[in-house]
Amino acid sequence: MSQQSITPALRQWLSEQIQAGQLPGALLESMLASGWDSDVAWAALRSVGQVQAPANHAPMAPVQVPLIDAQGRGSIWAHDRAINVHMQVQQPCLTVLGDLLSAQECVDLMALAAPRLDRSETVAQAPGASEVNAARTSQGMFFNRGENDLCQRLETRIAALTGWPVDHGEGLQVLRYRPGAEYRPHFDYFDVDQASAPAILKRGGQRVATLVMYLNTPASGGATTFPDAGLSVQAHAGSAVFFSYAQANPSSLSLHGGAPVVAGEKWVATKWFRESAFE
Ligand code: PD2
Ligand code: ZN
Repeated sequence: MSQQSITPALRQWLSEQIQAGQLPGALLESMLASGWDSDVAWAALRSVGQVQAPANHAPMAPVQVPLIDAQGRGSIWAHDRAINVHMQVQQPCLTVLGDLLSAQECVDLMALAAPRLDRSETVAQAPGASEVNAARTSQGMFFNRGENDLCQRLETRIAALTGWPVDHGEGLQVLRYRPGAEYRPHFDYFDVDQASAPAILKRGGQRVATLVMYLNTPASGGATTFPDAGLSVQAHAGSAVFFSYAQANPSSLSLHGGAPVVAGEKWVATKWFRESAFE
């Protein structure tokens, strides 16, 4: 296919592919790989009713909006990529996304993070401190926001997806779990009763939402679990789970953990969203 305009033949081909079970995100990627202009490719998918218009939704963070519409269109365009919406839950406010990252982006992010991985730490009681914790046995590192081209591209895409500004997000965190490593259930919002809270909240306020992006597919284990909701999300390279907690309270049902990895490794990138600019 070398044409760069939306012809009836193209629309017919796209419809057939979708009926055969191809996901819009995968179709878009294969068109781009065949040299299609990205504007034409996504407009073609939109014309056959598979991708919602860009920025046509209210912010997902901190409050989720429905992304699976009455026509069952489960793909949205976010900056430079069509992202598949696999599932949405109201309580907790949670969305499972497919194809948020390409396979190459996953590989590149792991390669950039690998030399900087260290034993993960959690927020400690003392102001400004962090500590190594048995509840979190992964290795981790933080990128600064906008630190490299890939981080910038992902941040722009995530902001388009969530409707939450880039400057309200913390830098991406990458975690690597080896067999047996886990992240026991916890809340991502800050405990305002801790001595460290005022200093943390001064910069960007409370956390309001989390996006966990899976960079590989573990051989076994490593699901992200939501014990209060009886829900588990399997890690799959390129997919992600987004959840928000407008109230920093257990009633958000946002208690979540990383189940132990049984075999192979699990790599994730986490983005936390703040209620105001995180400078
Ligand atoms: O890796 C996970 O599945 C996971 C689970 C719980 C990550 C986080 N929390 C996190 O980074 O906050
Ligand atoms: Zn977490």
